[in-house]
Amino acid sequence: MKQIEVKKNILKSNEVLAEKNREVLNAHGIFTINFLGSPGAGKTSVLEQMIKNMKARHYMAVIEGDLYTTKDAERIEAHGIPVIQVNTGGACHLDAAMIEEALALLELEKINFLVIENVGNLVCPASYDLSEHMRVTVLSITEGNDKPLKYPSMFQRSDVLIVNKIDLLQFTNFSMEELYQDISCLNKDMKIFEVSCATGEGFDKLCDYFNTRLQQEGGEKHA
Ligand SMILES: Nc1nc2c(ncn2[C@@H]2O[C@H](COP(=O)(O)OP(=O)(O)OP(=O)(O)O)[C@@H](O)[C@H]2O)c(=O)[nH]1
Ligand SMILES: [Mg+2]
Repeated sequence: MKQIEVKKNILKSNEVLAEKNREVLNAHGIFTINFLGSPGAGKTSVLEQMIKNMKARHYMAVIEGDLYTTKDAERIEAHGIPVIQVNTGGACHLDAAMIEEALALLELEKINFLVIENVGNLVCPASYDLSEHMRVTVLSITEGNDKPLKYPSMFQRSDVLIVNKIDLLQFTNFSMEELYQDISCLNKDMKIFEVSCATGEGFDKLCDYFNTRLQQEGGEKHA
């Protein structure tokens, strides 16, 4: 009983802080997305493809969530994008307090598009508001068809699903038809994009979508 109360309190205080962070982001006109998905789904790889495609048009920055290492942040830094590494020290998700600290280290007036890569996990990160304007879940086809129904909250609480590693489709028993059926049961408003970081397929369409969203949000600090 006590444990449930504590968790509720943590989530409540997270919401309050997330709202405060959102005000800061909105005041600076920064459109923010929260990247979620299993370990190895391809979050960093998708992000790298997006950076290549979008960095000439936007002032991007990244907050990298990782348990212990700086490996993903180093990959992002190689693209010349400001990146803040948040090491959770074992915690399986990022929270609003970590984002507040990371925001304090970024030059907010120089950014219009912020991507937060959450810790790889299909469960806990779904419960934590990180002040994002959009939640994006990356699912790779090598994870199997059962994941949306087994981990429903991640898919119910996300706006966009990126189905990654479609270059490997022919080597697996993954069914796109089953995926679309399951997603339509869980979240009929979810936008789905199919991509491959290995071939680059699907990224023009995906980045067009984000560019349009950024335009709609009135991000005026174009690079
Ligand atoms: N064949 C193929 N491999 C891919 C694709 N995308 C990513 N990978 C590989 O999948 C592995 C994991 O990719 P990452 O981008 O590190 O995955 P991640 O979700 O960021 O992983 P964590 O941050 O550890 O949770 C790497 O070896 C990538 O090279 C793809 O579209 N096709
Ligand atoms: Mg990663």
